[in-house]
Amino acid sequence: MANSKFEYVKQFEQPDNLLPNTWIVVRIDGRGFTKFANKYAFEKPNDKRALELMNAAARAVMGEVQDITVAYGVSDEYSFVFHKTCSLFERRASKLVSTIVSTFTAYYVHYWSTYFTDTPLSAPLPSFDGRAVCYPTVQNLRDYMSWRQVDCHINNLYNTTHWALIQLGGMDGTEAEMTLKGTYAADKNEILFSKFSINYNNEPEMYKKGSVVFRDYELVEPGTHNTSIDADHLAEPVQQSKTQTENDRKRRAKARIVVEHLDIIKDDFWNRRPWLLSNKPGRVPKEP
Ligand SMILES: Nc1nc2c(ncn2[C@@H]2O[C@H](COP(=O)(O)OP(=O)(O)OP(=O)(O)O)[C@@H](O)[C@H]2O)c(=O)[nH]1
Ligand SMILES: [Mg+2]
Repeated sequence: MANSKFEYVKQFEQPDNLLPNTWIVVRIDGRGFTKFANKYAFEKPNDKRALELMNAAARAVMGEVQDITVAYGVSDEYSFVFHKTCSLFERRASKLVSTIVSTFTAYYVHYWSTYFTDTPLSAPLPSFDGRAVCYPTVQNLRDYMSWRQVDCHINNLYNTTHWALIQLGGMDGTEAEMTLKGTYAADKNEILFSKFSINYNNEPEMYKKGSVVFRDYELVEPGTHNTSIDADHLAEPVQQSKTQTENDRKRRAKARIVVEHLDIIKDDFWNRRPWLLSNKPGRVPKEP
């Protein structure tokens, strides 16, 4: 083996492995999307096209990266959850994050014209940053997901009321801000209802709950599985035959990847979909 005198530079490459046996969340976030949204005149507070474009890109990412078990998106951000037993890329943070960010960005640009049919993209092009965080237990992971969904609710209720005061109530930004200063959720609901006859409950689910992306198998009866306890007890990838691993891979590849707007804070979502935490593909529903 002929070593060149330059080879010593390899030593500068430092490991950046993420802790084994933990849930990895890669969260990507649109860079400067306040400006970007203005440039393309996104509707305020929610632009259906922009959100559906984010969802399409997230769905495509999940189609390409099988180790992602579930993803959750709101506004210009998306969180991708890697199962705790995944050994993808030896769990190197930079490889994981760069793969997700570049795949997501590529699809965002690719699908742009499908959702913004008469506004071509021009430089500066959309870009995303990303980070990876490890969560040791199912409870930590679920709390992370709940945190994002609560954030979605708080921001959406605020933004919906703020923009109603402006668009329907004729206020300027400062007046709307002053009106909402110190108000609670109940006050905002009341403003929407009494001033504008808007029942917040009837707002689109995608705006109120955000979007959750996962592989669709047959739902199970709640109470028949104890997946979160089983998942916490799992110390390393389940040992199984090559054939079984290959079967799982095929079943996963066959499953439809769906985007829904569900409550991911309550147990029900997780209990009825044990495959999200077990990483064991469920039964593929028969075509209707
Ligand atoms: N009008 C409109 N704006 C949106 C929509 N979704 C996201 N945005 C914009 O995207 C921003 C996302 O917030 P941030 O990520 O904190 O802001 P940012 O400008 O992207 O800043 P950095 O992420 O720090 O680069 C919001 O403040 C909105 O301005 C939408 O559906 N409609
Ligand atoms: Mg952003």
